[in-house]
Amino acid sequence: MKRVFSGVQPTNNLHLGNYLGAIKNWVELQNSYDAFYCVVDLHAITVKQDPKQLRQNVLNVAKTYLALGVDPDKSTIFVQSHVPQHAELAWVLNTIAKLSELERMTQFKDKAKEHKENINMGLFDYPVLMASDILLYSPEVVPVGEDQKQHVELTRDLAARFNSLYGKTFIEPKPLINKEGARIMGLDDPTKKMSKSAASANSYIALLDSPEVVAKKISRAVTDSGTTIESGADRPALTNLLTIYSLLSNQSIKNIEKEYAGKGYADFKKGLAQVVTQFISEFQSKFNALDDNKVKKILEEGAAKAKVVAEKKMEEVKTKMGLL
Ligand code: ATP
Ligand code: LTN
Repeated sequence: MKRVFSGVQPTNNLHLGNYLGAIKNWVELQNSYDAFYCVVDLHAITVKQDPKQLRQNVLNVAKTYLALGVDPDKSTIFVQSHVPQHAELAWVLNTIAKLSELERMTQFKDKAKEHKENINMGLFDYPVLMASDILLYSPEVVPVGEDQKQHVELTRDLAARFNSLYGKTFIEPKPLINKEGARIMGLDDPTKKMSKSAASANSYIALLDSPEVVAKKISRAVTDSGTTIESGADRPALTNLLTIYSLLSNQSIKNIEKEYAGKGYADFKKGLAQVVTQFISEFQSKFNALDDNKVKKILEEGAAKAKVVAEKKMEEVKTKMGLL
């Protein structure tokens, strides 16, 4: 059976962008692939984290996967730091990754600007750890949002380089990126992607926001000049809101535009708030019904399954490289 691998950082509660850009695909892929979905805590610590909050975030991200429909009977759900081979392979791949290619990574450049006081080695090496996550499991596809495309391409390059140096060991995975929803933009600034660690919480709709907060954030969302409810290259704010509406309600943008023809922003935002609130309420009732101890058990079992695959691949890597 073909494999799929992906992960999300436990840096905060997840938002609509994480769902529409990535996790929505995970849920579909688990039906036809051997799926591995990881909570990448070692990536999260490349920016400063409060230990107590991080512990809670790891559990919350796992619960979010489950409440969004990732099924532990179909998918292996686990925490990155529970499988030490991720960090071990990262060291090995560091010896073939080039400084010049890591310097080109746009996420590093952005995060280095954002965290001037903490530009640590881990932040720079982040893409090599991500390549290790992926290559340990030999997946064919890696479902991610647009912003991660460059990292998956680097992963492919590192796989090919290792194979040519030491013989065929890794398969080159393909990024799987949606046509719609691969880059949900911030509500307060449609030129920046919706992000968990945005300076203002008004940028994102967290899946754990209350209906009141959702309505407030949508009513405050930036709109374009003009008054009509229409998408277009020159209307980034409306296009973003229409994309969210369309993906959550399973209607085409054209249909929604027709529905709101002759109506104004206030009506549209009210409709959008309803669509989002309905989705989020269903999610939250599933999330709240999850028992923490049961989730921890799922993560333990997931790590045990992941270890079997990761240990085998790491052994192969060591043998190929001449490590005794
Ligand atoms: P942070 O702000 O802490 O860097 P993030 O919000 O960018 O976090 P990640 O954990 O880095 O989220 O991403 C998890 C997954 O969600 C990745 O596949 C990523 O590409 C996707 N993703 C993140 N933001 C968006 C977005 N705005 N639109 C679509 N997909 C997104
Ligand atoms: N860098 C990713 C998170 C991530 C990931 C992975 C995604 C870490 N390891 C492996 C897919 C596969 C991000 O979303 N910022």
